[in-house]
Amino acid sequence: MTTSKITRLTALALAALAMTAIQAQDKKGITQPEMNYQAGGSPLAGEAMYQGTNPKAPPMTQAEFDLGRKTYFERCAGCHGVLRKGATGKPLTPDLTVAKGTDYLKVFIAYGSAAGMPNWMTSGEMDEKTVDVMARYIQHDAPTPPEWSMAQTKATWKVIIAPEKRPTKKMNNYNIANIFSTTLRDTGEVALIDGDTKKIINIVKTGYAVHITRTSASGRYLYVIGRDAKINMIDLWMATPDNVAEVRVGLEARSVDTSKFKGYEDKLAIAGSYWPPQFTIMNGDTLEPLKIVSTRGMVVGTQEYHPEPRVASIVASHFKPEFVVNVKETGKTLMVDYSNLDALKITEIGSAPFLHDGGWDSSKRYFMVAANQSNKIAAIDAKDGKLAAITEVGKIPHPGRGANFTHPKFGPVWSTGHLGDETISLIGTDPKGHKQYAFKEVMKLKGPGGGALFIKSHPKSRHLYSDTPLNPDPKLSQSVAVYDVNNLDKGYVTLPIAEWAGLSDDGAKRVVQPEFNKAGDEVWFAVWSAKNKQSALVIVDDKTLKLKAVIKDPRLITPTGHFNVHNTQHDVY
Ligand code: DHE
Repeated sequence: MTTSKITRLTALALAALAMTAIQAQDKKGITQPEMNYQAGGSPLAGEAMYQGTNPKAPPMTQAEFDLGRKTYFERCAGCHGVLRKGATGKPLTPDLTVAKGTDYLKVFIAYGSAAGMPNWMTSGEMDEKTVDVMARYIQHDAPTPPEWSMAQTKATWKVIIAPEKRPTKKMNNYNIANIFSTTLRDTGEVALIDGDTKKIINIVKTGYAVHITRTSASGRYLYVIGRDAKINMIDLWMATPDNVAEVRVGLEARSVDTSKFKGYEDKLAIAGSYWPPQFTIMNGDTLEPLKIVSTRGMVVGTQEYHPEPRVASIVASHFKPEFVVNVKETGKTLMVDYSNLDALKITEIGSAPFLHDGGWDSSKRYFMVAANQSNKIAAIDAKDGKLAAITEVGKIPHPGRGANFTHPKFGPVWSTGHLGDETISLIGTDPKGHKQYAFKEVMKLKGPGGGALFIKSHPKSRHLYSDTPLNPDPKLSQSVAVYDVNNLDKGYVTLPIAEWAGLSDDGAKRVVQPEFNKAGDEVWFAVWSAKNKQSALVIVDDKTLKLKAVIKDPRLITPTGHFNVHNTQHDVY
């Protein structure tokens, strides 16, 4: 290395140390697991974008700019936002970055910060040249991906089998209420697995980096969404269940659901997009797009305009013909009345940014949604259409759909684990029977460590399961903690799920997402390794907490989430 290079790097390192010390005081620190989780690639990397120029920004060649853009969408957009307005990460708009200058920005990018910015150069993920390109790139105006109109949505819409050509009765012998739809993340497929026999029924092609599955109100159809905003609709009545319709509702998305209110069963579907920031309502049996609504608007509290408020979790109300649409950056829950799409009524309920995932309480009246960067859970009252309460919990709550059970003293509670600490928060959800505990954090359980993503129980179970797939310690990421809900003071027992899978190679074997079968007597887990490594599903007997079955198959590549038809249909968790 040349002397000048060494001097430059030493200077950068000293500056990094100084900055780290300052940032260590930043209470809003983000943990490494959370950062890794959010910093996933965005499918927008390959899109043509509109580009402005900023004369004050340092010059870049076209090739450098292209490298910067590609790297930004692969590494940075998940935290800093498509338009760099900030989300988990800080805003990186030119009005802020130009003033800081290239050298200062290079230090941050190369060495990271105590507040959670990864050390991209010292971790070996970016070389010095890329760090320099990125430091200059973020001083230019953010390229804007294109919008996505009704005409474009319609152009992608395909009815593979028209409703009148579909079976009029179930044409297979599967117990379809106990089928599991398992996400095969990196192959863009779902595995439909017979929950009774544990055999794979079909591997169905879906969108890119497929994310979640939801069930229609009748339990006949599955709706699967990919990160590329492609929705696939699967008919479980077919002799071999398969796709019957598909559509793309944008360029990037995470959530989908379907109308569940009496009289509207299977009538409508809805999907929320990350980009463009909007949601689309579709015909429930064909996915024909009917209405697109933008979520751009003002942030709760500061009432500042946000140009890209992403749509996070969506659920269907059981009390009214409404979808509950949670908007991340603005911290607003939109109660979308779907009874008249031509005169759409939306009730806007503000709570706190950044809304992410959540689930119903056991009465299905309150939607408990994590405002994860605010360390809060907002309880949305779907009956009265208002905010019931906001509860402070631990650091970066991540419930999945959360877990409901009845506590001997506090009555019905809903619970969440956390990405940022080792606790599990229990929140009282029974304002009638247990008023003094309603929407209070009534108990904090100590879990094995941070990096928790999903927690689960079942009305027929006396157990509470919590995974920790993002914990840096493989002992924790490869096992789950189980609590006896009647003896929570006893602490938890650990189940070595990855070890039980008996995989021969050295994959990451992260254990993800407990999900019960229909009967509520067994719990399924994915053992998630990289695309080129073996993965598996492990099934545990809920009564004895002993291993019941392992599903291994070369087609089970990168399994992550799994969705039991009955439990997803009826919101049982
Ligand atoms: Fe998810 C749910 C967003 C990364 C597995 N995830 C959700 C929901 C949102 C979301 C908004 C709620 C949907 C709903 O209920 O309508 N997820 C995001 C991200 O933005 C994030 C952090 C980064 C990304 O690039 O996508 C992200 N998610 C992941 C993963 O890495 C996981 C662990 C593996 C995977 O398959 O990608 C993952 N997310 C899941 C699962 C659910 C989910 C299994 C559904 C949980 C449930 O019980 O319903």
